[in-house]
Amino acid sequence: MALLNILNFPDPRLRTKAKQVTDFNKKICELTDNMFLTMYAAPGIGLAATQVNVHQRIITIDISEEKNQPLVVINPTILEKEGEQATDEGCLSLPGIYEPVKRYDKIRLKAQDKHGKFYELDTEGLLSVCIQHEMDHLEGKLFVDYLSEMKRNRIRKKLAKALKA
Ligand code: GNR
Ligand code: NI
Repeated sequence: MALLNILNFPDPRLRTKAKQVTDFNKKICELTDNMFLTMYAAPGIGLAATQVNVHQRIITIDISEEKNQPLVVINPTILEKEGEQATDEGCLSLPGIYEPVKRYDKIRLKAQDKHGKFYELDTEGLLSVCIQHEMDHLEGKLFVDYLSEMKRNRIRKKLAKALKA
């Protein structure tokens, strides 16, 4: 097992669109293990492969308090969506930045596990928000893209300053 390096905004590699996983091999299992290790260590409730510079449609999530409910989400698609909610979001690629983002409240998700087995999941609340946040990463999109240009620039400066210190 190995800790992976997390890319920070505005790294252009975070803008890469991830590819579908077609070959469910040992490497995918190793990657998800390392993603969980990295995500728990950060600590974060979700991690997209994009953030560790692997451009495949792979997400790890665990929103449980005890960190004992790991969820692997590969090749996700949203089948149904309902409602709207605004939640303060954070991102491991933008440390220390928290801003409200509007998302669907409930989603019905179709995805594959690390063995390639298909499953469906009805989610709402934080899990739903987290899945939508991670799916954006796979498209090269970040939560600050929903904010105004002015706010995004302010955040860019704040992060650059924090990095220098
Ligand atoms: O750890 C994380 N917390 C979080 C809080 C609210 C909405 C989304 C998230 S995901 C984030 C980890 C991360 O950056 N995943 O890409
Ligand atoms: Ni994120």
